[in-house]
Formats: sequence, C-alpha cells, structure tokens
Amino acid sequence: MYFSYKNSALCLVLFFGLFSYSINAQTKSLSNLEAYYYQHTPSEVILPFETQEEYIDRMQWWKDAKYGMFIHWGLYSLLAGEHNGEITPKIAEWIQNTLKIPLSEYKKLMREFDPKNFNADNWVSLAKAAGMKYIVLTSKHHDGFALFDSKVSDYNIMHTAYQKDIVKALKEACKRQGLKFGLYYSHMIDWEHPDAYIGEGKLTERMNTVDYDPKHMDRATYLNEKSFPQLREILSNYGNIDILWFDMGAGLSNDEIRKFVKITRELQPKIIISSRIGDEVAPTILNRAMLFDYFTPSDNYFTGDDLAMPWEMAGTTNSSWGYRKDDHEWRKANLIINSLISTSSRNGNYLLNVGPDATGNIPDEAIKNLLQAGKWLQKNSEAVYNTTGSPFPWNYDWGYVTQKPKTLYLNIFDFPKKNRLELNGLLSKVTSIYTLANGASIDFEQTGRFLEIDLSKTHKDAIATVVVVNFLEERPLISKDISQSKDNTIRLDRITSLYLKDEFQSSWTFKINTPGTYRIQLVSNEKKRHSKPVWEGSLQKGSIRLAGKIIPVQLSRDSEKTNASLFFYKEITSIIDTITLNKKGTYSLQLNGFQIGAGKWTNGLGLDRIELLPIVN
Ligand code: FHN
Repeated sequence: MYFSYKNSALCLVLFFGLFSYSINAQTKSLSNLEAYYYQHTPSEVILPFETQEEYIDRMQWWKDAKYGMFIHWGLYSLLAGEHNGEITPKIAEWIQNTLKIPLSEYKKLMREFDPKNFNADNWVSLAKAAGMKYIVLTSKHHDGFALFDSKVSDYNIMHTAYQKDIVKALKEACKRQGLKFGLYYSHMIDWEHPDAYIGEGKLTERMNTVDYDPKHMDRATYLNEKSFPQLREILSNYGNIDILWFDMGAGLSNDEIRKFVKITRELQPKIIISSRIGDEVAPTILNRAMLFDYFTPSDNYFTGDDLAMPWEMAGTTNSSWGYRKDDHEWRKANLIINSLISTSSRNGNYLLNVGPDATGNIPDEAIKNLLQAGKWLQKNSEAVYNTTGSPFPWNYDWGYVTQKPKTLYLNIFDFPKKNRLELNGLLSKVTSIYTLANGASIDFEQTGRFLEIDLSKTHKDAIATVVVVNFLEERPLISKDISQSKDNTIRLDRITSLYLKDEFQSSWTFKINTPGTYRIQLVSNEKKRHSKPVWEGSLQKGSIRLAGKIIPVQLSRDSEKTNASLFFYKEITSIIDTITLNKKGTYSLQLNGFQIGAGKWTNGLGLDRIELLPIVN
C-alpha cells in the first residue's frame, strides 16, 4: 500500500541505490518524510526527515519549557500498592505483574473505577501554579488499560463505572489554560493482550505470564490489533498532541520502532518523541539522524552530565509512579527545585510525576511541595525558563549556573564559607551583580580568571538564592583550564557524557600555582534501586598516577551525604592518600584500573570527581 502512493520516494531511493550514493548524499537529498520511512531502506539507515533548522524550531518550546508534570493514573491506583492484604514490594503501577494477579481479577477493578473528585482543570491549575509548562498523562500503561475512549479495545475508561474520556478532559483543560499536552503510551508492554510478546530472559518477566504462555504469543498480532491502532486513535482524536512518551521499548526490532515513529509523525508532524520508543536505540545515537527527539536517561537518576542532545529526567515526587498509600518519602520543595535547576543547568528538562489516588485526588503532600516550589519559581522564573545550561564544564559546590545572553544566573543552594563565592574561569568583564528576587546590588572583585562575590549582605532564600551576573559579551568567555581555586583546592570533574560508558575521562591536566601537600579524595555515587542503593566503589581496585608516583587505590566509605539532586542516593567520599606537589606548573593525574560507569544500571564506580585539598599546617 505504501508503495502505490509513495512512488516518487520509491524512484528517488532506487535511483540512489543504483548509483550507490553514500548515506550522506542520501541524507541531503531525501530530507522528507517519505524518504525517512521508505520501507526498502535498510533498517540501519536512518534518514532525517527535516533540516537541522526545522528540528531546532520544532523543539524550541520544549527546550524553553524546562519543567513538566507526569501523571500516572489507572486501575492500579485503586489498589494503591496492596492486593488482598499483600503489599507489593515494587512500584505500584506494576502490581498486576509483581503480585501475579490474574487478568480476570484485575479487570474487576473496572467496575470500581469511578473517580468522583477528578477535575481536569484542577490538575492543570496545580501544574501551572507549580511552574510546569506541560503535562504528560499515561493514556495506557503496562496493564493495557486505556484512559481514553478506544474503539480498538473495550479495556478502557468508557467501560468502567466512570464512563468518561480522561484524555479528552485533560487535553481540553490544558488547551483552556495554555499548557502543552503529551501522552504516555506503553507501546510494547501490555498485560491484557494475549500476544504482547517481548523477549527472552529478563524481558520475559515484563510479560503477563500468569494468563498467557509466551510460546504462543505473536507480537505482530498484538502490534497490528492493538498497539498501532490505539496509537492512531490517540493521535487522531484529540487535536494537537505535543509529546508522545513511549516507554520500555526494549525488545522491539528497528523496523517495528520505525513503524511507531512513522505513524506518530504522519499523524502529528510537530510532535516530540521520547527515546524510550526503543531502549536499545537511545544510548548510542547522539545525533539528530535518529528516531526520537530527546533522550530520557534512567528514572530518578542524574549524576551531573550535560548530555550532547536534548534530554529529560523523569522523576517521582515520592518513591512510586502510580499511587501507593504507604509511600511517604516525599521530595520536598528544595529538592524539587534543586533537581529542576541541576537538570536545566545541564540543558535538560525535568518531568516530575504525581500519582493521583483512585478518587482523582493528587496526594496533599505532593501538592504542598509542588506549590511551595512553584512560589520560588514565580520569583526566580528568569533564571529557569528560556535559559540554556551552564557554560562551565565543571560543577560548583554551592549550586548551579544557568545563562541567557550577557547574563549568568548563579542558583545558590548552599552559601559558601564566609559568604564569599568564587567563580573560577570566567574571563568576560563583569559589569554588575545583583540578587534576582529583590534587585539588591552585590559587591564583587574580578582578577584574571577569578571572580569573587561578597554575599555577606545578600538575603538568603530558604530554597535557593539567585544571583545575576551581567557581563559585556553576548556569550561568556570561559577558560577551560583547570587551576586552583582561591583556597587552593583542585577539582577534577567527570565531564564526559553519562551514557557513552566506554569514553569516560580518566585523566586530567591541571595547574598548580601554590606548591604544597594535598589530600587526594574521590567522590562517587550510589546507584541502582532506590530502595536498596548500591555503592560499587569498594568492589574495585586501581591506582592513581600523579607527579611520577603510582598510588594504589582501594576505596573506602569515609563519609557520605545525600546527593543534592538525586534524593534516593548518597554521595560517597573516599580518602585516598596525601601527595606533595612541590613545584609550580602543570600536572596530570590518571585514574587507572577503574570501571567508571556512571549510569544508574551500568556497573562501575559512579565517579563524580577527584579532589585535591590543601593540607594547611
Ligand atoms: O515501567 C515504567 C514505570 O512504571 C514508569 O512508567 C516509568 C516512568 O518513567 N517508566 C517505566 C520504568 O522506567
């Protein structure tokens, strides 16, 4: 069918095929949708369907928005983490799978689903007051139950006690109140359909093996009968849909992934697609010749990298996505703002989840914290929306930097010692510094690459104080050399991209102006499950080479603190040794033998930085 009406694309592709044009040549000439999805293009050849400029333009609202609300809601919200007296040990929306509840029993929840307190406008108003610019709702989660009126499957909201289309209501409320609207759709996992085959081993655990036998499942049937047609429904029946948040696509073939993209882009040309359309595509392709528009790293995990492409951190307000009555681990307003700014300072977005209960109420604690964070955002919005990330390739202890032309915003969460903040590396001439919230001007001194800011008279905000630094140039001039700070500390940050795990930096060059003896210490992060975080530092041995010495390294858990934006995970400091660097000059430090791996599920140290702290006698 595709052949018959896409003849022109076919001719073009055959022409290029015949003359063995390079992929580059094809990319330039075939920048249109037909070529992108032409069926006879080999799977591995992915052709962009738009120009770089068109891509930037399509993504702009999303990049400027920074902050969105994720909503996980469905039949599982009725169970609230418990079934027949049994508490699920995992996230609440997985309860059917985790507690092996037979489908016939789980389906009975449809009779009870009648959210009397649901009011779409209230949810949207909350998101707005919280400072969020878009909403993403689970139109169908892994249980296979749809919150929309589906003609494809009766397993949907119209067949519950409630009988009203939730997707429609929320879409309309977003439109009324001016928020962008996206849909989550579990395209691969579906515990209702008998043919939703995923794969072998670990992937089998993601299927409904209580009611169905994987041996008899045929994925093509599931895709053609339910997933593709329902995707068409949500993209056709509600006007503009701004985001399609696919999830858990691991196991899909490239061609299946491309079919999802094709349907999505044909029906909604301006839509923005999440990377989890196929987990395996995401980590390796960091350019725009890709099937998705932005990258979603692991849930609730972010260790301090500015990724080389648009990205979004999806996180929870407590520990679960779906409502759980026993989950009281609430992320407070300061952590919400810390996570948001830590994300935007690295050019990412933050999609923060709420799990309403079965009556349609968003938990009070979540509301309280979101609104408190929203108040801070009202005062300090200039430092967040429409900004870009920090120009510095390293982190600061006191907080995070965001920027606009001629301006840096220092988002200070921890006031530095003696209230003197040092910005190391800015070469642009600073013209003025003031507090964003009240305009009060701040004294400073600039010498060479050091800018010292006197915060002794600055009002401290309970969450974060934003200090605005104005300078002459459009973009700040930054020296990327690593040198000692005013207190003579040297800080060697992991600065390469989180997901390119084989390319982590393991050597650093820096300048010493004040010779002396230094304590070497290494800071790394816990990772993996929230409930049982793992620190893999002690499992590894290696060495550090510095100033002609090889220092054997076995890491110990010498001190720890909660990671400012990671909430579930601690930052571990390991003291390694002391070293005397008795000459001024350039040194290089090499970390050998360690697996650095900083992703949530990758093995390795989770390295954040190495510090050299002066020992003052
Ligand atoms: O399995 C899902 C989970 O239930 C939730 O929807 C999250 C949100 O990012 N995504 C999957 C796990 O990563």
